[in-house]
Amino acid sequence: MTNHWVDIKNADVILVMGGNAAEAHPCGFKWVTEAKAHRKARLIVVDPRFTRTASVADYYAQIRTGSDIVFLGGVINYLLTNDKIQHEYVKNYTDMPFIVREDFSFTDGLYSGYNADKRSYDKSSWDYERGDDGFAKIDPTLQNPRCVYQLMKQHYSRYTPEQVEKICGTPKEKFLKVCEMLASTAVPGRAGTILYALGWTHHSVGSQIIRTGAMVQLLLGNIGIAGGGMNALRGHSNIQGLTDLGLMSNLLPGYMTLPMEAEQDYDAFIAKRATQPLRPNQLSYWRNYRAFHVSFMKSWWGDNATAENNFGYDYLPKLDKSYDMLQVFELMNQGKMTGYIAQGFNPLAAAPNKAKIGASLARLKWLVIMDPLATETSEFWKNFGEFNDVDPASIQTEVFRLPTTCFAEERGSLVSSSRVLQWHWQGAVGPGESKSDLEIMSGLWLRIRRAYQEKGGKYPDPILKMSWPYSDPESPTPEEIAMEFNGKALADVTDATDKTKVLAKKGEQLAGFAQLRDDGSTASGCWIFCGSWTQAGNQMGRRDNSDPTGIGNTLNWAWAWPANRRILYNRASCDVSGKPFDSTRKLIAWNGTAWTGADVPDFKIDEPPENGMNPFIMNPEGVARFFSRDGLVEGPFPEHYEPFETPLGYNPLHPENKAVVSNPAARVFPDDRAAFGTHENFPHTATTYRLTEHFHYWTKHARLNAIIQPQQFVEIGEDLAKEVGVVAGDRVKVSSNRGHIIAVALVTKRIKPLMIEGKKVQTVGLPLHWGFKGLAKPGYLVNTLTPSVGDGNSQTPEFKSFLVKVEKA
Ligand SMILES: Nc1nc2c(c(=O)[nH]1)N[C@H]1C(S)=C(S)[C@@H](COP(=O)(O)OP(=O)(O)OC[C@H]3O[C@@H](n4cnc5c(=O)[nH]c(N)nc54)[C@H](O)[C@@H]3O)O[C@H]1N2
Ligand SMILES: Nc1nc2c(c(=O)[nH]1)N[C@H]1C(S)=C(S)[C@@H](COP(=O)(O)OP(=O)(O)OC[C@H]3O[C@@H](n4cnc5c(=O)[nH]c(N)nc54)[C@H](O)[C@@H]3O)O[C@H]1N2
Ligand SMILES: [Mo]
Repeated sequence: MTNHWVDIKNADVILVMGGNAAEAHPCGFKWVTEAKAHRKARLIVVDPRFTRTASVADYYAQIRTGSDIVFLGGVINYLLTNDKIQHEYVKNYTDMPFIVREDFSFTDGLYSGYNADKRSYDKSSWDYERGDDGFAKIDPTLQNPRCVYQLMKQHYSRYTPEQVEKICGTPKEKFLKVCEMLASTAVPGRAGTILYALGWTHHSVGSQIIRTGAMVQLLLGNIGIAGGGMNALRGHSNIQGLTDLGLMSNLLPGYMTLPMEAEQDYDAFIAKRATQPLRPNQLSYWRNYRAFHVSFMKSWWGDNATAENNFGYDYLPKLDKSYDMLQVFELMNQGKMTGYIAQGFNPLAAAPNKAKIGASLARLKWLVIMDPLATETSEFWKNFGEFNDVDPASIQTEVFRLPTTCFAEERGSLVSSSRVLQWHWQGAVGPGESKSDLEIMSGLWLRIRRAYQEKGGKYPDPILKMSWPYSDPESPTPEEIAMEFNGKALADVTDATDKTKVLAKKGEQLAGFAQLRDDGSTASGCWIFCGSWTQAGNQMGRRDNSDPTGIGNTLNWAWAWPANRRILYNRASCDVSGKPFDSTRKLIAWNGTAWTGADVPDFKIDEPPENGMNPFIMNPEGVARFFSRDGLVEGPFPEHYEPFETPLGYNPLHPENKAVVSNPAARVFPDDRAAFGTHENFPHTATTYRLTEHFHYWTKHARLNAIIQPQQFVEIGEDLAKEVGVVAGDRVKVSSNRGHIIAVALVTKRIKPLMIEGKKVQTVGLPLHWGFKGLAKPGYLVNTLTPSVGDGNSQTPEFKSFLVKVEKA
């Protein structure tokens, strides 16, 4: 979230789109209720189904799955043509005046630089023109036909209300009503927030849908203000912590990236990431990359990380490609992997195309499962009749189950969607032989190191040189790990300009990431967490909920990254002179000598507004981008592409161009492409989702949850039920090109057929919680049906839009 849960209460308009917060985030949703009760906030829900969130909304609009870019592109078009934008904000704080290179173009669904064989772009033309001073050129009058404003206006002029109706199935009047409500927040005195989750991410264009939402918020001046923001409601209790700590295959802690194979030279690796300002007086905070990165390597390799060996840069793996979940199962399926550790992960249930996952697991020599429960994955080799119809005799994979404790049986920190790191204490002792993940992982690591010590190996240095400074090496404490993530001074750290001023003495915990140095004198396992455990102690354990301004920031409750800032880009809540746009929702203000207020400012507290430093300090331009110059793989402006399994078979925006039916820059493995179905054979559009009563595939192991939501069902609208001849309670067979499931039909008024390009499209709703293990009635894994293709940037699977056929069973 750019903002945080409590801040939702400050919104005047709340758009829930691509999520179902009342169902999946019921505790956080109370802040929507607060906003409605105390501010008369208006809640808008845009979803293919009339959801629990929709049931308490002021306005609901139905949309076809996978068509959100058309809807949001339509909103952009509406805001631009009706001049419903926050002028002062966009002119000063976004890239609207920036001039784009001559050789950038967009023709029939493709941007300049496309290579059809590689299915990827050469992005060099997606950039600003540069002046002789090296800075990006701008036209503050916004008249230049190649400025971002003009290009964007032209791009979205095709996204008319008529097109929205034809492609999304949302009636024009409903769409325009949503536009009007959102547009009401373009004035400085009103704030609007967007809450989203998987209804946006689980698409082959998921990242671009989110970008389009962010563009709407920028036009309205809704980023960086109280009650505004782009708010990703995250999933597992610590999934925010997972990405913060770089547990994606291409990431390092603090959103740094692993080097690619070609990046053998450390200085070049840093130079590429430590971007220099593109406009005068801008901060471009990533220019400190070397300090963050060196400190990170010092934390991993300690005294073995020296200036002479580039602090251990050679020890870091260099990637030949991304090793996301889809890639890993593809490699496994090709027999290129022999072993796999699934820690708190149930891929047979959770990953797309179950048949492929099962076949891949069967090609392994060994599989380790670290989990408190007996998951489907740990018994993928066993026959469970129609639910897992395999022949155990043909599967040779050796499976090891290592029982773990779960979060309530441990102490440590969790990071919420709000970026708040909150310490929690152990509530119970784990049963039986269970051990904590920390203890199991440490045990594995020590034994791997011993094997390298005793038997050698190809390149043992990264393992043998790693520092392991814990009091009990077999079981480091959560406190030790947390202190390591924060980081400490390895020598006295002095002020950058006044070297006589000591900021942190050797051995002390650091106070914040501004103290990190690139000379090896500091260590920090995760630079954005620096400040969470200082000399003053564990900041995450703080429990003072005082809120002097009433805005809800509670700066002394736990600790938020970065720097305990609760609302990112909060400088944008003030005009150029430092005066808040909205005096009733003040976050910070310039008082003549300093930035003060209810939040931690985005930059130095005494940085005067006259210096012209802009709010978006991580971008080298200092402003937010409508034109994503080095961002996403599909292009700098989001464009609609159909889901890989499309009910139409063509892209209505480019009906003649077969190359752009679906995302032209998405990676598709040949066997996965062969497994796609077509609308001729599978006429219905399906989507998968959650229910409050269950958490994924684990609460079906808990008796109370199994009682309140005992049996698998499929939601279909009354119209479709009539079409296929079933009534509520009948069993239906739902098939895709990858398999079928059979479940009870729940016939509902909450899903209606949509008219798309003159054709009736039915939506089928598939709750995802069932499987063949646990106490609930056994059911089919819903991912039997889903296709294996991911978002072009994140590789998050397209779970939310694919084709099926519904029949009476
Ligand atoms: N009770 C409970 N809570 C949970 C979880 C759980 O399993 N149980 N899981 C947690 C996890 S890990 C996560 S990631 C979050 C997920 O939180 P959410 O994303 O809110 O959950 P979902 O139910 O998967 O999907 C949300 C909505 O997206 C809609 N949708 C589908 N396709 C589209 C589309 O193309 N456009 C639009 N606009 N909407 C679409 C669906 O109809 C559904 O209502 O929930 C978390 N909270
Ligand atoms: N079709 C479809 N598929 C989906 C989705 C969808 O919307 N549609 N949603 C996707 C999303 S957003 C998610 S997050 C995934 C979820 O996919 P998974 O994460 O694989 O699903 P969970 O059932 O949450 O599995 C987590 C496991 O962690 C175990 N566990 C709990 N606490 C601990 C612990 O402290 N240590 C260890 N080692 N294990 C622990 C639980 O017992 C459980 O078995 O599913 C994805 N799959
Ligand atoms: Mo999730």
